[in-house]
Amino acid sequence: MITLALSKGRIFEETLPLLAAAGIEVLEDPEKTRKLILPTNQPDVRVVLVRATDVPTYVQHGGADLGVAGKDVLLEHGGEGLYQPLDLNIAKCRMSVAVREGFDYAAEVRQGTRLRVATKYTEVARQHFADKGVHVDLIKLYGSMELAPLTGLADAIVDLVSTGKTLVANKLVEVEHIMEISSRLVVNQAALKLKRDRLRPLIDAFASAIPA
Ligand code: PRT
Ligand code: MG
Repeated sequence: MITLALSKGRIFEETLPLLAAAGIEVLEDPEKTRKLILPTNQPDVRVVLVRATDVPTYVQHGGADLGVAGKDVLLEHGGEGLYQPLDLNIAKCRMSVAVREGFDYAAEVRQGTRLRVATKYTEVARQHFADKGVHVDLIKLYGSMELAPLTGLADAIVDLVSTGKTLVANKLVEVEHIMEISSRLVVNQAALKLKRDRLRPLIDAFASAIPA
């Protein structure tokens, strides 16, 4: 049996064409079922639905043989025990620093003010500000980061941006672009050895179907 870990939403949707290229069709719609294990048209392939941040953990510990996870999630996880053969070029966005409209970020940084930064991505944020030599107090949040500068919880946030509409709707502006984000295929290292005959063709089919 081959178990593939996916999160509901954009990663599931954008992985479907890659699965199709490998001849795999998921037989149930995650938005319509309460099941967490979905069968496919291949009797020896199943999909498990987990939170996006849990995909690397499932694959690392063998709860799934492979999975699809954002670079953001993989950088926070650390990637231990994971083979990352492919950048799938799906679920694309960027990681950025954003502040409230009217907050003079450049001046605050220049003056050496200690910035309060709220984020779900503390590892990436810590590294980013350390590289710039900017002193920050990091505040760990699990969602709705946009609220932090508006309520005075933080001066800035580090968050993912795709269309930019969420920032605009909350009167925030992007002041720094940290990195481009896309999702990667992750494979359990032991599974890759033990199930190589089944996993290799699958990885190759995925590779052939990566969007430009
Ligand atoms: O939503 P949930 O709390 O269940 O979990 P999650 O947010 O971890 O999962 P999900 O499915 O939302 O995201 C999975 C992966 O998709 C992330 O790990 C990213 O690699 C990738 N991705 C691509 C994004 C976005 N684009 C994105 N726009 N993840 C989140 N967003 C959010 C962003 O955090 C912000 O709140 O969308 C909002 C901004 O969108 P725009 O279009 O208004 O700029
Ligand atoms: Mg989300």
